[in-house]
Parts: sequence; C-alpha cells; structure tokens
Amino acid sequence: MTGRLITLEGGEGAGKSTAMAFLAGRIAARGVELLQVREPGGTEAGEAIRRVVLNPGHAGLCAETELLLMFAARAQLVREVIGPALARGAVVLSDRFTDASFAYQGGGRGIDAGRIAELERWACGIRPDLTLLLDLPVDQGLARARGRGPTDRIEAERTEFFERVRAAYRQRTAQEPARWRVIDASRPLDEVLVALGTALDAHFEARP
Ligand code: Z5A
Repeated sequence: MTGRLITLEGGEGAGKSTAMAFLAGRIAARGVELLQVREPGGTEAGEAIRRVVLNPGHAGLCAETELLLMFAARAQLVREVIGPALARGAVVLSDRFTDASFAYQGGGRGIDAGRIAELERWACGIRPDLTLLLDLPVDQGLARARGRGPTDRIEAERTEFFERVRAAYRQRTAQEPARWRVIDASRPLDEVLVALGTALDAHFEARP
C-alpha cells in the first residue's frame, strides 16, 4: 500500500472534533487525496454498529460484545474504505482507530491486551503510520464534554473508567514512541492546533 493512515485519539472532551477539521484542512493543502473516516462507523454497517454500541439503552452490553462490535465495524471499514484508499495512495485521516480498543476495552474494561492484539492482526491487519493523541486530565475533559448535552453509553461511565483509558493510551505511547505524538490538550485551542500542525508537518517531512 502506498498511502498513509493518520489517526487521532483522545479521551473525553479532548477536542477531537475541532482537531479533525484542522488536520483535514492541513493535509488537503498538500494537494494529496484525503479521506476522512470515524470509528466506530464510516460504512453503512459500521454506522449501524455505532448506534448499537453508543445507545444508552444497551446498558447490559458486556465488554466482549463491545470489543467484538468495535472490530466488526473496523473490519468492514478497512476492507470497504481504508484499504482501497491506501492502495491508490490516499492519506486516510481517522477519528479513532484500533488504539481506542486497547484504551477503552483494554484499559477501561480490563480485556487482556493480547486478545485485542490478536483481533488487530486478524480482523484489521493494518496499523497507523502516525497517531496523534490529545491528552488532558480526565476531570478537565469530562467538564468540557458534559457541557455538550445528553451522554452516550460510554460517556456515561465513571471517572475511574476514564482514568484507566488515559493510562492505557499513555502506556501505548511509551511502548511505540516513533508512531505517536502526544499533544497537551489542556492548553487553549489555538495552542493545541499549532502543536498538531507542527507534529503533522514533521511527519510529512520525515516521510514525504
Ligand atoms: N470507542 C471505543 O470504546 N472503542 C473503540 O475501539 C472505538 C471507540 C473506535 C465514540 O467516539 C465512542 O466510542 C468513544 C470511544 C468509543 N467514547 N466515548 N465516550 P467519538 O469519537 O464519536 O466520541 P467522543 O470521544 O465522545 O469524541 P467527540 O465527541 O468527537 O469529541 P471530543 O474530543 O470528546 O470533544 P469535542 O466535542 O471536540 O470538544 C468538547 C468541548 O470542548 C467542545 O465544546 C469544544 O469546543 C471544547 N474544547 C475543545 N478543545 C478545547 C480547548 N483546547 N480548550 C477549551 N475548550 C475546548
């Protein structure tokens, strides 16, 4: 595959929505083909799965079902959308990807990381070239996110859950520092966007 996959990750209220729009503009300005996707979702089946996993009505969904649904949506997205785009040389920008499963279902729900890695190899088969993590203290992120209106099934989790999610993300950045860029998302938005732009430009300079 000749394209590249860039992913954006972060906890609650990290500012991913604004960051995605900013990154998309910056990548498109390079004159390359850009494809923007989100997880879970991005295909007809994936969006249907998204409605199931985020629906607060499914309060009893067990951790294993949640994980498998995330990978079901991902498998479809990779085969239907991301794989073909990478094959024709496009840049794919994804709002979350497999690292979110390691953080939320691994860290948050306590599923063994080895099992998730098996699913990554079998059902997904691709890994990002660059992952940008918007990192901020959990209480600060929750205060921002909860100002937004009704919470979905995962957003309704307790603070300790999100502390474990954050710890899992940070652990992954330490395990694979060459792929990750950690951005301090507790700063004012304009500073966060400058840091994202710098990280993105450095990636393209290292691999034109
Ligand atoms: N999930 C999972 O469990 N496993 C998986 O494998 C995958 C996902 C792929 C859906 O994700 C859920 O699925 C997500 C993880 C789980 N669960 N949760 N909870 P999503 O990406 O669709 O939803 P989200 O995580 O809730 O993100 P979001 O809504 O797209 O964005 P956000 O980063 O949380 O925040 P925001 O809406 O961009 O910003 C929040 C507010 O803060 C907003 O009013 C902004 O104006 C404000 N903001 C942003 N940045 C700043 C700064 N720097 N200063 C001040 N205020 C700011």
